[in-house]
Amino acid sequence: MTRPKLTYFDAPVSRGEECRLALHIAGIDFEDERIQRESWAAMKEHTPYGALPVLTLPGHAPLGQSTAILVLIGRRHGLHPTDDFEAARHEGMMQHVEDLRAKINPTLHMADPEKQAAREALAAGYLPAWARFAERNIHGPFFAGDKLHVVDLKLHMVVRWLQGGKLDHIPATVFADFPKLLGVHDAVRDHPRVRDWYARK
Ligand SMILES: N[C@@H](CCC(=O)N[C@@H](CS)C(=O)NCC(=O)O)C(=O)O
Repeated sequence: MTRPKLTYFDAPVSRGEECRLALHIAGIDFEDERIQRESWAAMKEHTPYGALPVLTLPGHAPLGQSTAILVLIGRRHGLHPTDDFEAARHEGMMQHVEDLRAKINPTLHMADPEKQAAREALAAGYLPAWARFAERNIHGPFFAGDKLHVVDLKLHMVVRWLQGGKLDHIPATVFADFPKLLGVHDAVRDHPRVRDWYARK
């Protein structure tokens, strides 16, 4: 292999899309390998952690875990802080996003009325609390001010998911009272390299 390869499901969402965006923003020419759900079962056992995304760089074993992938890309291409404490602050927010996903993802496998009860409870309690804590850590317009970092891609993707209104029983307005959080979403959406990524689709 001569160029980096990012492997993820064939959808412009979640942890895979945030890694694709990071690679594109960094200006890296990468292979965008998209896996069909039918192929996944046979492939799962051969990935580092039994999950996607996976980044494969020439000369290295495949790398799993979206935060590790984003931090590596960010460090190499000026999209993650060089100061170790500030970097840890960014990684803390990335983990905050993963905590949210860990709360919502079990509901993806539920049926009503269990799903309705679980999601209404999240919308009434966990999600606004999550957003309040996120908000207090954001400088604006991006997480750390005027410059986009990989942490912003994770924040953008999760806000886009919830604002999209596709999770029934969770109102699309669940983050409406958190302008800095919505501001990160909008700042990433409007970034020229992000616009460029979606324009080429
Ligand atoms: N902590 C991992 C979670 C990865 C993960 O759960 N990926 C999902 C897709 S977003 C997946 O591979 N699901 C299929 C499966 O677990 O079999 C990360 O941040 O990359």
